[in-house]
Amino acid sequence: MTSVHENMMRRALSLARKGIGKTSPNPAVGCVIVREGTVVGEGWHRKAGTPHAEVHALREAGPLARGADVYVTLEPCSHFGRTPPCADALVAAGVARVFVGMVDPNPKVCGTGVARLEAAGIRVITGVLNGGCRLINEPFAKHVSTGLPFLTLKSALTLDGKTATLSGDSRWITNDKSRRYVHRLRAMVDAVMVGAGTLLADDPELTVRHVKGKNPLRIIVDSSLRIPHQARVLGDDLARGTIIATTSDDRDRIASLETRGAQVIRCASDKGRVDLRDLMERLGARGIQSILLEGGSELAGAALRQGLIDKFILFYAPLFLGGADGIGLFGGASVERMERAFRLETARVRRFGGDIMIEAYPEEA
Ligand code: AOF
Ligand code: ZN
Repeated sequence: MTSVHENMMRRALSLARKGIGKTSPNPAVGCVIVREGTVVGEGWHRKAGTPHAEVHALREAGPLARGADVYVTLEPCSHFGRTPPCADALVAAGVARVFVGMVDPNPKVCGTGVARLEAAGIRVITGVLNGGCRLINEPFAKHVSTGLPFLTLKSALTLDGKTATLSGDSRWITNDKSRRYVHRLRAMVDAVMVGAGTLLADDPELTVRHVKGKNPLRIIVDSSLRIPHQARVLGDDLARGTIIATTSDDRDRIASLETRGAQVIRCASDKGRVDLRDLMERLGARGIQSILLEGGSELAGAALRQGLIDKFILFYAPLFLGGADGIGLFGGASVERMERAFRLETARVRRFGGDIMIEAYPEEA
């Protein structure tokens, strides 16, 4: 049985979802104000630096907010950031109860919003639809508490675990339903990332095409600046949103990439390769909250072994390559013993036609 409160929180969650991919580095938040069973105000956060979800909902409710119930997917804030505290606005409006989906992982808030409301005599009920509320703000939670972006590895594989044939052919493994969903995933993240090998092999655009949505930034990990000038990601429309991470200090190459409009980030070197941890710190510091890692295998293997991957979204298509060769999900050396394997927790399994999508997280140590 789902309660009235869960239904209202569900409505707040669907409002919050409208903001996914647009609010970074801030969270996606939804808010519903209910008086005697009727929704009198609704709001969602649209963009960092603009009014919070609660403010939009309070404006819509006006004087009807007095004595009303508020459903908000994230704990109301208590601090002066770019906007004044929502907890104070809720107190001033005279609301009766506040239902909260999740406590704000932002160290500047983290429970103080709830405390402020309670101190003013407002009843606060936390944890309503907690799982759903946390799911939409996984990237925010990671970034606001560690400064690092939330990294999701996405891959398309054959049932025998290959991402390409020996010759590098990978078009296409999965069906068009799966591929359309990948474009939706791209629209939800701040950036898509690939290694130089994948760029040279596939010359991808890394844009959102099969669905409506904004294009993410494109990050190319290219230690020795192998990217060719005619690469699609350096085209007139795309170069401005392309970031090239390198250890190279070839000033002429860097200057010519910058002239095209691309940004070049020089990173620390890890045995001649871009130090991925250093890169993640630099990207997080630029406010990049979420990244979809789309390959190739060398980059995915290095990120896995360094413990940088937060989530896996794997699409398995019903076909085999049928031999021992071909390219696997991860490059580099595997663990030697089963007890050292990278264990996962499966969160969700979904079908796209004949393809199977698995969402998983690294198992907590
Ligand atoms: C949002 N939108 O709907 C809620 C947020 O700099 P400020 O003032 O916008 O504050 C941002 C922080 O406020 C954010 O990190 C989060 O902790 C809290 N709540 N933020 O952008 C919202 N409710
Ligand atoms: Zn707020």
